[in-house]
Amino acid sequence: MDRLQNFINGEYVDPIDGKWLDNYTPSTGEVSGQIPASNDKDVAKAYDAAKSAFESWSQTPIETRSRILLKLADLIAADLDTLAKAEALDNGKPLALATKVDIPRASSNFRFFGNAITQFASEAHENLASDSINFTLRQPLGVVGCISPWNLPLYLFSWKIAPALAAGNTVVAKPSEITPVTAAMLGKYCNEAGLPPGVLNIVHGKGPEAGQAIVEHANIKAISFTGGTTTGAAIARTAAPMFKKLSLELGGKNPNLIFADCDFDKMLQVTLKSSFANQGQICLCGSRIFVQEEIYERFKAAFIPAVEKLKVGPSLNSGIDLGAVVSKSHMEKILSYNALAASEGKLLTGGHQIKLEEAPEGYYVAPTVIEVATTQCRLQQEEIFGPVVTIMPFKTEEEAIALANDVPYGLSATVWTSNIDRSLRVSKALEAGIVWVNTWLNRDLRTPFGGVKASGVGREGGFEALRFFTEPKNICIQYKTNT
Ligand code: TXE
Repeated sequence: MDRLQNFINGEYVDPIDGKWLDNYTPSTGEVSGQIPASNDKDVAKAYDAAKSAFESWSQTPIETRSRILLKLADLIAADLDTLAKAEALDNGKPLALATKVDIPRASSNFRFFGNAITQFASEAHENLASDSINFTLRQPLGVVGCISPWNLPLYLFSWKIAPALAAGNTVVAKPSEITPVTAAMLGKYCNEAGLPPGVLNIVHGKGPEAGQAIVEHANIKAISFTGGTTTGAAIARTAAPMFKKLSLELGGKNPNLIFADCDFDKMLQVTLKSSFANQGQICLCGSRIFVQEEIYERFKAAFIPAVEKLKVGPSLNSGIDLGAVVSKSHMEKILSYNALAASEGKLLTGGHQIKLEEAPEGYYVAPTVIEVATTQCRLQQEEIFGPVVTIMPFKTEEEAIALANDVPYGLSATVWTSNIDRSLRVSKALEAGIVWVNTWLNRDLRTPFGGVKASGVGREGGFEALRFFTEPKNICIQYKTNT
């Protein structure tokens, strides 16, 4: 059986206690191999390697760091087919999606931050009243921890690691134990790109063991985490009294506000994607759809048949729109929410598991639409994170805003309207870190990324990420004047 290994100090190594976890292929439900069930001893070893590498890496000229990250981006891009296949099989997503989105984005993350660090400037403030000049050094933090989830495995893993490394930190990183494969492959590319040993260390294992050991480590200075809100709260409870810097990108329950004056055809096509891309397992998916009452029936009449045409199948099949969801327990969680349709709303389509003849044990869920009459129900309040959307009509702009904001989360929102005044009014009023108007998942890596309310604390992206991974130190020098 294939066994993945930890990547510590530039070498692939077994977990110290010799314990392993099974890794499953969602498309078939079969065990594909094993991964290290690492614990605090492995994290301590990874930390030691990162600590030893820090002095040299933090003093490495920016041009050299940049060159290594750009090379890493090239190596990932060059192995697109291998990586995309590995990602699709490990996560259950369609190969076409991994090929078009996940792996190209992982490569872009390294390219973007490899370039961004060469443009990252710090500030100076001259104070004429006291004849002094302040300038702010932006120094790397030291050894930092990056913990990522299973929905966009290499994409989100690299989104954290790239700015951390670019800024001169060394890293102990843990991918999700549910989708470890592409992160495990990354070590090889790091060595090939010339990243010095110990600069990036990758430890596999369960959250409460390996993840918790990273968060609890007394000398790991910052934690960048993406995952569930409950896990984020647990991490904050551990890390806050240790005064660690924290960036928490958590769940979402994003509203999709569709006004009667929108471009209907474009809206429909994008709403299918924002509802069901990656089996609805993107924190930015628009899982709560609100439609203005004038076009509510028209929307239903067009949306439901389009949803029913979506093809669900194994990752490597061509022509599929949705693959398998990530795990058996996640599938069961999604189906338990679908069962709420009977008491909380009306099931318009889907709601069930799909048993494929060619893969009867795979984790397939039919794309599901549930009509609801209130936001005060579990289907509208809790993150399901699967191919499930609710739909509900609204009358006025004010009502749309109130419905959209009536939720604990605040990650992103989508607004469909051709009225520019409305687009600005509504965008300003929405409680969300990201608003898309007449588009969805339209990302520019320079922009701040993150949520409000239960969707997290802090911002990633662009210089925000480089600011997070550096400590500002102000130096004030007083000069003598001739007068
Ligand atoms: O996430 P977890 P899970 C949501 C989604 C999903 C739910 C649970 O609703 O159903 O979260 O998914 C590590 N200390 N999102 O269970 O548990 C864990 O090993 C340190 C939203 O996969 O939050 C993994 O590497 N680390 C989402 C990472 O945290 C810990 C993406 C995420 O796992 C830990 C994924 C601990 N105590 C799920 N416990 C998004 N918003 O992007 C776990 N981990």
